[in-house]
Amino acid sequence: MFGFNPNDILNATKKVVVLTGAGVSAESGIPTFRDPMEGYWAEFDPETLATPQAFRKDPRLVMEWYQWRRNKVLSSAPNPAHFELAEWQKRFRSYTLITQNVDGLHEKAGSRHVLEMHGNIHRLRCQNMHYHAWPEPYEYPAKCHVCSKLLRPDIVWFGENLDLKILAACRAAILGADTFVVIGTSGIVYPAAGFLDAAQKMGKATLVINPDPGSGAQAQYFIKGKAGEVLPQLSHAIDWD
Ligand code: BV8
Repeated sequence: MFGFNPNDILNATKKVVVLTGAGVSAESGIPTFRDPMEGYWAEFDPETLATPQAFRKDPRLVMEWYQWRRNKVLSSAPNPAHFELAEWQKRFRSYTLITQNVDGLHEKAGSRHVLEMHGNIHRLRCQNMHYHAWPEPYEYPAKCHVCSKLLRPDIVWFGENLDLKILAACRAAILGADTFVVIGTSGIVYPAAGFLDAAQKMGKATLVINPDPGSGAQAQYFIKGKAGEVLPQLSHAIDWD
């Protein structure tokens, strides 16, 4: 079925690290970054809107974009991929889930201690790192209760540094892993995109799950398919005891 025996790299005795990207939320109806955007946002490029420059230039536009994306997330639900990965947390000897996604669907499906490399669309913050939930209803401009600065999404934009503690935790998890699994990412955005190569160089077993064969060329093992379909099949094939 997979062209290899999953138990060679994924059984209950293994220390497993999983990295997910937008593809894991695709079956929840959330467009990936590679998908063209819809409607009013069709003419915008995420890589230009998800930047501090865009926010400085037109904060209202950027906040409207995130409000639109957050509303899509609020109307979506975790799919079988999210639930399967939450199950994995209970079954491997050691398990760490790293995500590039900001939609919070892993947590919603029951995953805990998720390393959210790029932040979370449900949190706002000011430039002084005071954190807030989105006011309901949200009206621009929402200001920080502590320092009155303008609130922005608690998300890592292009050109911004990641939370160094989270980054260190990702790297430590991969260093200590037996197997590194990469699911639903085009592997374009750094530093996340560098993790697969680093894992390979450290001699870890590596598996990529993606419908696009191009995304998996570098890995030791590759399963072509959608995360929401492959992960339940994979779990079924693993000897868990
Ligand atoms: C940094 C939050 C140090 C935003 C995101 C010039 C100046 C400054 C920096 C750079 C520069 N040049 C390069 C850089 C580094 C830059 C970078 O990597 N740029 C890329 C474009 C080359 N990185 C950064 O800026 C990072 N910070 O480096 O700090 C620094 C600081 C200053 C100066 C220099 C260095 C910060 C990057 C974080 C950006 N924020 N997200 C938001 O969401 O609004 S990134 C965002 O895009 C996502 O979080 C995600 O990481 C990325 C999208 O990637 P994917 O998740 O892979 O999604 P994609 O759509 O691409 O692919 C989907 C995949 O799913 C496909 O493979 C598809 O086949 C597959 N798929 C589809 N359906 C399914 C499926 N798979 C499974 N099942 C399915 N059903």
